[in-house]
Amino acid sequence: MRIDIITVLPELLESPFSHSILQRAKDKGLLEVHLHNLRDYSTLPRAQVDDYQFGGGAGMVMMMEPLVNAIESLQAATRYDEVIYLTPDGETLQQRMANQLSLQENLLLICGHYKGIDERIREHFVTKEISIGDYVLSGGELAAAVLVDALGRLLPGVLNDETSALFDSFQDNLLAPPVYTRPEVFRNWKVPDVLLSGNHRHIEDWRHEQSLARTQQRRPDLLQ
Ligand code: 6GU
Repeated sequence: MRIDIITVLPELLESPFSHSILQRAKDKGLLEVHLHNLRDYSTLPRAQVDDYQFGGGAGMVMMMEPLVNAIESLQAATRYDEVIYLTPDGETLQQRMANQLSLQENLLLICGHYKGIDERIREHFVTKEISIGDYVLSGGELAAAVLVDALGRLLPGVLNDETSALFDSFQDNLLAPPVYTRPEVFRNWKVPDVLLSGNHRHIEDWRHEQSLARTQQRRPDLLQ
């Protein structure tokens, strides 16, 4: 999968993809992330990318020209399956959407700032609008990082244990069961006996019960 990201803050997005699982995905050639500084596509003095909004009001709007230059020059080199705008008024990211998007080859992500981007970009270039939840971030960059992480770990061959993404919370609408590691007893706090029993039927049954109970208690909405 190839992901291109248009942003005014490329520095903010260098680190999140350079560690752990996503770094391994890149090392294995399964994921490519390319950052593009929007200012490089501005032909205006001081590489201006935003302007006052028509109609008045506080807050700047990301202007047409640099964005169109960036999008069209990237589109000339790559055929994108989706052009995604990260915005709090987009469709909320859920595991189902992550699963679907992880099947695509090429994605172009646009990170908004200030009051957002000129509506005409959304009408004429954007094919999908995504929010990562009902709260406001200062820009789309951290949302883009969340999206790339959610997709990258789903790519076949990225996770060591091929099956482990299948057991994630949400993958089957159930929260994950509790997990334990050594030591068996710490300050008199014991690991549940069943996990030490070696009986894999019992262990699977226990985990499923725990998942159900945890989901009922914390996220009953998932069971509807
Ligand atoms: Cl995608 N962008 C911003 N600025 N805030 C958000 C968001 C996106 N998703 C949730 N809050």
